[in-house]
Amino acid sequence: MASGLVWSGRMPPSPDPSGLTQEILLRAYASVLRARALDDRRFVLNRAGKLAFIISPRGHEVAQVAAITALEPGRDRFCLYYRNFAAALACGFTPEELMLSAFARAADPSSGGRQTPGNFGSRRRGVVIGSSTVGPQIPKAAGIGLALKWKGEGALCYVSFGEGATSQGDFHEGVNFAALHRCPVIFFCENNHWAISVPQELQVAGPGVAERAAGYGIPGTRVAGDDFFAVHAAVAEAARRARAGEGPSLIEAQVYRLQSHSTDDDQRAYRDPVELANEAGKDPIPKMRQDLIARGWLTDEVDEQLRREVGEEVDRATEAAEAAPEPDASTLTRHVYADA
Ligand SMILES: Cc1ncc(C[n+]2csc(CCOP(=O)(O)OP(=O)(O)O)c2C)c(N)n1
Repeated sequence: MASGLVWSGRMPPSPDPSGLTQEILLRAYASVLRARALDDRRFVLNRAGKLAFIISPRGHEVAQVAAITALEPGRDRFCLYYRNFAAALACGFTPEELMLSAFARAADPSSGGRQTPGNFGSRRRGVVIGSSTVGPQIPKAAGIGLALKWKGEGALCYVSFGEGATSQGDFHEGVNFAALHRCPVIFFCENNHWAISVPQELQVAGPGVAERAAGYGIPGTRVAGDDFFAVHAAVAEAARRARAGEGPSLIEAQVYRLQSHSTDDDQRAYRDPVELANEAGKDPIPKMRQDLIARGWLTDEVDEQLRREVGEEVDRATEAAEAAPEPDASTLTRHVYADA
């Protein structure tokens, strides 16, 4: 966010019991806008044949940024999944870094252009790179949580996944282990009700994901993923528990997938057109904007200024990443075989 942003509203912001300040909230809102603007650009570039494949965070942005805003990038560890584009921005990835990844350029900080975009990794930000397989980040987070507990630094591990991933064995193993050993882990499920073309009712037995926490003896909370303050409060409470040695928590944020699964998918082939038309109106960004305005944290002028700045950032990031060199072909097998 531009450092020059100052409050220009007519009424003073109301005090927030969560400790959220105007600066934190505007930074979070800027991350949400940035994720959307970058996603719009990536779509155009994909359709123009310049980007091979993307997975959109559209509909998940507010939940992702609210969750990360309650945590401490640089201190905590983050096992993100492929839809976590907005979460990665909130963890500190820059638009240019994410565009370098989208263009598979050598300077992509996550993998040097080797992984599909959406595999986020940054040692200095504590973001642990994953794989495109659904679920393995969950037991990995439990193990990281155990290590953090042993280190005793008060840091925690945040791991995110979709509801489809909760039907994998990895989910059971990871949550069970973390609960048994009271590991400081936050299990954050972004439930968009679809696992590619499989709806929740054909994938997840029982009423939902949050209820599963009871089987492991840990708290399970369901929150509206378009409610920044509700998601932030749920994650802040899970973080408090984790840092106090009380063990893991499971949070299920209800969101909408406002795009097909990926740019290689067309959800019109398997979804009801009426339902799709309905969901088009469930964009979480106008709600966040309204919530901030209603609480006195944002004005139309600041909103316009932020959108303008974000648009310019996206232009700069796109130009820089497109012009950046591709990986050298001679490095093709690096990290695949032991170097001689
Ligand atoms: C083990 C495994 N099975 C299947 C796939 C193919 N696959 C990729 S994403 C995905 C859907 C996952 O849905 P969900 O966990 O709900 O997350 P969402 O993509 O909806 O955010 C599937 C089945 C995979 N990558 N790995």
